[in-house]
Amino acid sequence: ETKETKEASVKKVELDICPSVSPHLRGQSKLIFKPDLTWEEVQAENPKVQRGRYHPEECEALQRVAILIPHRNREKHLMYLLEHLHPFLQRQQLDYGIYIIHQAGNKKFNRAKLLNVGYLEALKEENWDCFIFHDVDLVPENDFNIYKCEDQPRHLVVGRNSTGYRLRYSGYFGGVTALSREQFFKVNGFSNNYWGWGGEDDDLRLRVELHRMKISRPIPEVGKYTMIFHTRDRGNEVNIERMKLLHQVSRVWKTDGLASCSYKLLSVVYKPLYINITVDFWSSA
Ligand code: UD2
Ligand code: MN
Repeated sequence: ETKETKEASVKKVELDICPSVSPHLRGQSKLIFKPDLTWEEVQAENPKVQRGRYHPEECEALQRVAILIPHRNREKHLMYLLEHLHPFLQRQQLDYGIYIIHQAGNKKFNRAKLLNVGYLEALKEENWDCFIFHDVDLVPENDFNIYKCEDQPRHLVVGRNSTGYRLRYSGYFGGVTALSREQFFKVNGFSNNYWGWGGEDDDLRLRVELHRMKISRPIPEVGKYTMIFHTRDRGNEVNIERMKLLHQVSRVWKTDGLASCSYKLLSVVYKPLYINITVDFWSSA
């Protein structure tokens, strides 16, 4: 080993830890969704992202954060989200990776089970400290909404454009949430049994509460999102079983969740701006 390479490696180790508040934050920003945006443009705007990952060069990030996005047939939303999310996360000086968990086929959609898969698969490549469970159509407006985990689970969506930026109901835990690796593991992840729309977010809240954890949120001014307009997708019809399922949480959380999440992994593809995991589920209720 030459003297030069030794010095170079020493330099790398001695990077300072990133400041508690990034100097690059801008606050509230006006979001623009260009109708003719292409993946090539988004890629050109984010030259420092490789295979869906980035880490700051100027300092050592405190947490490694995996963003998990459940997806099927929402390509345009995904493009808009990533166009905004990559620069947003870089301004926050995070060491992060973005995973899209894609449900193959056209059986009933299962958002919660996809997110369980994302957690299990992402941990196979990196010991992520923090997980952000993120709808594909919610774009954060204020970069003071920090995508990091704390000592309690966090709900990052206080309000969105379509609901006058108010919390929908007390206890609401949908859209975008942040749980540490340990917090999510402790509650055995999401339930795998919610097929179609609704209930799975309330189920996770009940799991969190059963473990005596307390959900925290940013202040309303900071927890603002724009939801890209959409109608209900085919294959994601309202789940009429959801109330019944919600009454069983305290009884079944231990046996229904990460520990019992079975799926068929079809592919893992490294795209420039994200890691795509495609899975198939056998049954739908
Ligand atoms: C609300 C919640 C969401 C979830 C859902 C009930 C908010 C802001 N969001 O969203 O977190 O609890 O209710 O299940 O309160 N998706 C696809 N393809 C599909 C269907 C769904 O990619 O065909 C994904 C996508 O990431 C989408 C998410 O699932 O954002 C939630 O589905 P939605 O956007 O149709 O439901 P929404 O807006 O009522
Ligand atoms: Mn939505």
